[in-house]
Amino acid sequence: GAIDVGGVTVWPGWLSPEAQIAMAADIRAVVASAPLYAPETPCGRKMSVRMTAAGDYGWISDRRGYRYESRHPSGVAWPTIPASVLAVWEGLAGVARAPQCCLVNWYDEAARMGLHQDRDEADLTMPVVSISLGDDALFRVGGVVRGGKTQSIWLRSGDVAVLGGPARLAYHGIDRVRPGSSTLFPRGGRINLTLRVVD
Ligand code: MD3
Ligand code: FE
Repeated sequence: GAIDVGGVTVWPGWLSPEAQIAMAADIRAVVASAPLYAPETPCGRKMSVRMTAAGDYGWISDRRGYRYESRHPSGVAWPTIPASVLAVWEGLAGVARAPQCCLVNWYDEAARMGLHQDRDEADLTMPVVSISLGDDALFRVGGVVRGGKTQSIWLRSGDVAVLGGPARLAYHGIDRVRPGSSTLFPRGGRINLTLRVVD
C-alpha cells in the first residue's frame, strides 16, 4: 500500500517489472524523436540532469529563463505521451483533466537535483504524478517554506509518487542516485517521469 513521506504519497512497486520494461521501451521511442539535452539555468550553469518531454508542453530552461514550451529546443513538436504512462495518471491522479506534459529527467551517476518548488503550472490544485525507473534515487522533501525540516526516502524502479494537496508546493529534490541498483537500463542510470497539467 501507499506510504506518506512529508505529505507526499508514494506507491512502492506500483509498476510490475514487465510494465517497467514496456514503459522503458516507450520512453526510448520518445527520446529517439525528442533527444535528451542538458538544460542551462538562467545564470548559465548546465543542469546535471538531462531532460526532454512528451505531450502538449515541455518544461524548458535556458539563458532567457524557465517556462513551458510547445516545442523541443530543436524545433520539433514534443512526441505524444505514451499510453503506458497515461495509464498511471488515470490510476492515481484522481482528477478529470488529462496531463499536458510528461517531463522526462535522465540521471547518470553524477546527476542531482537541488531543492526546489514546482510552481510554473497555472493550476496548483492539479496534482503531479512522478514515476521512477532504473537506479534508486534518494528523494528529499521538505515543507512549503525553504529551510525547514526535510524527510528522505529512496525511490526505486517502479515506484510512483503523487504530489497533491499541501505537498504540491513542498520543496523537494534528488540528493543522489545509487549506481548499479537496477538492471532496467543495461548501462545504468535513472529516469523520472513527471506528469503535469500546465495551463
Ligand atoms: C513534490 N523531479 O521534475 S520526482 C521535477 O526525481 C522533479 O526527477 C524529481 O522534482 C526527479 O520537478 C523528483 C518527485 C516530485 C516531482 C514533482 C513534485 C516531487 C514533487 C512537485 C511538487 C512536490
Ligand atoms: Fe520538482
